[in-house]
Amino acid sequence: MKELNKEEFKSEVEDYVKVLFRKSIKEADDQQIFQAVAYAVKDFIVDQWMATHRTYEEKDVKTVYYLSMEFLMGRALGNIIINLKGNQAIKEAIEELGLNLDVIEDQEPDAALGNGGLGRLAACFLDSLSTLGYAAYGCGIRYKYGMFKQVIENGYQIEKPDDWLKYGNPFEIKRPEYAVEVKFGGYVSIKKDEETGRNKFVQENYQSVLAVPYDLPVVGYNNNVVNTLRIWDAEAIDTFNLDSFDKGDYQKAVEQQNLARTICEVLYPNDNHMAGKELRLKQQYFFVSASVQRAVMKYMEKHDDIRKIHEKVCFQLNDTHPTVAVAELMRILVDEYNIEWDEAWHITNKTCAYTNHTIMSEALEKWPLELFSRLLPRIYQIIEEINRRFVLDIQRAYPDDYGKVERMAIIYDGQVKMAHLAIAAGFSVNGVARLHTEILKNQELKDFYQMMPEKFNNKTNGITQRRFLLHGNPLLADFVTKKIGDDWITDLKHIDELSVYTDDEMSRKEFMNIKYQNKVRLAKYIKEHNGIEVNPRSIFDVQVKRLHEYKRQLLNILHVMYLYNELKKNPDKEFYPRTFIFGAKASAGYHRAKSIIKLINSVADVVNNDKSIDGKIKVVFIENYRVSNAEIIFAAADVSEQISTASKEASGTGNMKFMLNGAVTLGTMDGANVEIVEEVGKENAFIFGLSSDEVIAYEHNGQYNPRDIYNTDGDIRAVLTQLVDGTYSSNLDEFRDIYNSLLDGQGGRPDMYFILKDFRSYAEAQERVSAAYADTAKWAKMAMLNTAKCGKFSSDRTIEEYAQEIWHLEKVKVEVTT
Ligand code: 26Y
Repeated sequence: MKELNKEEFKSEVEDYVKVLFRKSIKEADDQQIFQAVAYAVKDFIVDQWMATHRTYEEKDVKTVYYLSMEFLMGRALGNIIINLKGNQAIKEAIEELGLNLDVIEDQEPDAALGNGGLGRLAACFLDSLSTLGYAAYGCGIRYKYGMFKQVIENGYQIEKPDDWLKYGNPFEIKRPEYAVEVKFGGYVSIKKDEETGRNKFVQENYQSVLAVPYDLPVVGYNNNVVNTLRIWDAEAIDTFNLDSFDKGDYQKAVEQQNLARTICEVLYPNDNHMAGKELRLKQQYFFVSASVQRAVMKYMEKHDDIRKIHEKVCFQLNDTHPTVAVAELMRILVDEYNIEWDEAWHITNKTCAYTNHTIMSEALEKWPLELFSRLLPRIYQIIEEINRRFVLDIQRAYPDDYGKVERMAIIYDGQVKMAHLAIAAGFSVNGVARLHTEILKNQELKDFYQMMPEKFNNKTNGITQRRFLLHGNPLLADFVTKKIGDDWITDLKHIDELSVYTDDEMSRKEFMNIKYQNKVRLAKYIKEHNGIEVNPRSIFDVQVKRLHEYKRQLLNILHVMYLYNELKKNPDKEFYPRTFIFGAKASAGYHRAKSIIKLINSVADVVNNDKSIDGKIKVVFIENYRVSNAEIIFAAADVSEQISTASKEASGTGNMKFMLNGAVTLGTMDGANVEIVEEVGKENAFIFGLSSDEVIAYEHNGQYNPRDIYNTDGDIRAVLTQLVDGTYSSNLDEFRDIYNSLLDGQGGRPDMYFILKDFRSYAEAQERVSAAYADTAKWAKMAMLNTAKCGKFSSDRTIEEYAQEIWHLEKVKVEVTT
């Protein structure tokens, strides 16, 4: 590992401030200092970046291309510094320049090129791929505007554009030499190929854009490996010149320019919800076509037989969003390399693998034929042929069961079903937690599992301990290292060695004192950002994640309303003070989700300002929840709310970040919670609610009636009534829709999220939490055990499994010689 030289680094920062801004360090503002420091850090890693790619070429290693519409990277600077183990040297250098590293890190905008879980998982995976020394590219889109900034005004969410590139991105390198053309629209005609004498399909009268890549470094931990996140931007193909006027192509030139301008403009802020927008399909094909074309070109630079591409290349599809990749690869093989269909199909099968992240039906991608065939005429033809052959396979396997075709065809009911295409075309289909994979095999994708059981496998998600402990919680990281050494940084299994210290009173006290310090840090953040005073001695009970009905933030806030009623009824009741902390963005068009945000803020207003409860309950909604403030929030949590309706949360990854930071899970037996409880022991978590089997049974038999609960449970009835009687809003209709959804559900189906059904069991679990927290020694032990037992949930473990079982990659050692 190359050493970082403090003096060199200092003079680089001074030079950059000078050449970039014509200023001295004293004159430059914080943003300019950040830019200068970032450039100096980039200079330092560029040798490793080059050495990494040289090594990959020399060894001719297999490469995974992680295709994803989303990479929720967060800030880069702090993370790169810790992965370089340059913390001390850079911190000192910066202090000697009279600057403060924390302030500088705070200047960097989050790279928020993602919505939530799926996008953040991609970011953790890149960190692990580099740290483990596997050759990988992340391939995505360079959205001009990332995830919107959330501002709360009068309790309502307002969306503001996230202009993250305003000051430029010091870490990116534009690579115009690798630009490729991507074609949309037009029609397909058949031409005779002069060379082969065969028919050839050619797209004509299309519009095209130039896909231009920008590379971002992904630095491994202390190992010289720097992989690349390649994000594509669209530029107009240069037809807007005098020529096009002459040819009467003026109209088309303008259209192409508009197309280039719009494609990468903005990230769709929908999480787990398909909107069916044409521009979204354009985004998908745009970055997939560019990535696949480049991967094939790169492969062919060093090899002569395209038929063996699967030996060196694997495309991992992050959900169905990049699934057009299978058709794009077929197009390249058949149309450009003149490979016969059957052989092309086998090559494609061996090159593509698909990860499923959700069973929510509204998140399944289905595109109308009309739109699909108009936008991607050649790709559509290819998918039709894939479908024709796949339907024959289904009929051969199940000659007497017409229902199979209906349920499994790729094209059906006027729609292209992307999940069916991904499963038919790839060699691997994986779920993201054991329970989720079982539900896929036995329920959602049962027919596919029956026909192709060998494709199905589980890869339980993980998170990177380097960002979420080493960077986000330095106090706890130092404590762990002091106790057990620093092996946990690259092998989280070692953190189990902390277990023995849970019986040592001094260690427990130290651990809880660190938690307290982190709570003070978060309290300060809340004071600065919300103007709310919170007590760091209270229980910090936290639910941070995207807002979605299935995640049941509503259950949480209804319970707060109930607790508040209880306190009002019995002011002298013993009650351990609690701070309920929420953070969540709602998709801009998701009305009920926005209404739940408003409810949380309205309850906060009433409860926080009621002197009679003596500050025993505080409710805080943290504005603009994102990766950078998440790091501070996880570190400060006592209770981790993971309360999704069982069967609905595929895995969850926030649950793992809380666990790592010593928060105790309060949750349902859903997603990876099941495996968390398995690791830490059910006595060290608070579990409640319906099981996924029970939920699924209710879904089938329709025997759930929330009105029965409303009629028989006075406390629940009181809380519901307060939604519409003016307690929390003078506008009696403000929360009417929420009220109705709880009692009448939607479209004749009772509340699909079983909120009232699980309410009592949740409230009881919350009482157990309070009782446990009151026993300080017991709580400290539980909390510490959560940290100790989280070894399984490192994304390093997950990536090892992908690398060994799906991608078949070999590890690389990189030597820097300069
Ligand atoms: C627009 C539409 C097609 C769509 C957009 C985003 C559909 C889904 C998504 C995002 C899904 C997502 O984030 N899923 C989450 O993936 C995490 C990583 O695997 C899981 O931990 C989490 O349970 C799951 O909800």
